[in-house]
Amino acid sequence: MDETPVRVEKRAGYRVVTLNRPQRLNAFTEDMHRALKAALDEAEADRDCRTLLLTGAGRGFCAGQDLNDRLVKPGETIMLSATLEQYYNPLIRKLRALPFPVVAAVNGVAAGAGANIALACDIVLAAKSANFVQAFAKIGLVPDSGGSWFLPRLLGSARARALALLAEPVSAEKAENWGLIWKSVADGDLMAEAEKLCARFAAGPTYGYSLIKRALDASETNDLSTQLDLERDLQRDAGMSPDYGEGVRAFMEKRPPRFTGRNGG
Ligand code: LHQ
Repeated sequence: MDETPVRVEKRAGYRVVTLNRPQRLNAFTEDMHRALKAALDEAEADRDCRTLLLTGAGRGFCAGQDLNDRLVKPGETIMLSATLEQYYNPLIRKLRALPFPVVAAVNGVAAGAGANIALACDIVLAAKSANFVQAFAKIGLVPDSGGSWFLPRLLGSARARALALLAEPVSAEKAENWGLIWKSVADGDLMAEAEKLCARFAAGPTYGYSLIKRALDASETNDLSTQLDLERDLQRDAGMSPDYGEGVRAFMEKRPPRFTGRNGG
C-alpha cells in the first residue's frame, strides 16, 4: 500500500500534489502537514515549476483536521491554537504567497480546514459530486484556515454567516453559482480540465501572475488610492520582464507568445 501522506508528480512546467490518506478522506495529521510543507517548499525552489495542482486521493478532497489526533477526554482541555500557529496558518500563508498560480481540483468532500485550504488556492475546480462544508460549528469550533476571512469576501455576509453557523454542505454547482469557486465540472473531466489549466499556466507569464496575486491580495485591505500606487509599482516591474516584451511582439506578429516566466532581474 502507498503510505506516503502526500504524493508529488512532476509534469512539464508544474507539479501535481495529492493529499493521500484516502481511508480518512485525507484528513490532516502532523505527518501530512510536514509532507505538504516540504512539497510546497520544493515546488517553490524549482525554477521550472510554474504552477501547482492540489487534489485528494480517493473519494474525498480533505476532511480537515484528523480528529483522532485531537481527541479530548472529559475534563481535559487541548490547545488548538498551537496547531493553527504551527501548521494551518503557515500553510494558508504559503499557498497565497507562492509566486505562481495554485489550482485546486476538489474531487470530493472538502470539510473544515480542508474546505478553506481549497478556498486559499487561486483557482478552484470541483467535481459535480463534491461539496464544501464549514464543519467547525458541528464540533463547537470556529472556521479557521482563513474561512472567516474568505467566506464573507467571496459570498457576502448573509451566506457566510449561514454556512459558518449551520455547517451545512454546499454542492459544487451551488458553490459555482454563489461565486465560492471558479467552476464545477463533470466528475470524469475534473483532472483533465485541471491539468489543461495547469499546462496553460505553465506556459504563461509566471512573473506577471505572481504580481497579479500580490495586487489582488493587497486590494483586500487597501483603499483605492493606495491600490493605484501599488498597481503603478507592480506594472513597472511587470513592464521590465522579458515576458512583457515577448507578449507585445507576439501580438504584433500575430503569433502565440513564448513566455519564459522570468522577471526582469
Ligand atoms: C475522519 C475525518 C476526520 C478523522 C472523516 N478525522 N477521521 C484545526 C486545528 C486543530 C484542531 C481542530 O481542527 C482544525 C481544523 C478543522 O479542520 S476542524 C474540522 C474537522 N473536520 C470535521 O469535523 C469533518 C469530520 N468529517 C465529517 O463530517 C464527514 O466525515 C464528512 C462530511 C467529511 C464526510 O462524510 P461521509 O462521506 O459520510 O464519510 P464518513 O463520515 O463515513 O468518513 C469516512 C471515514 O473517514 C470514516 O472512517 P471509518 O473508519 O468509519 O470508515 C470517518 O471517521 C473518517 N473521517 N473525516 N476529520
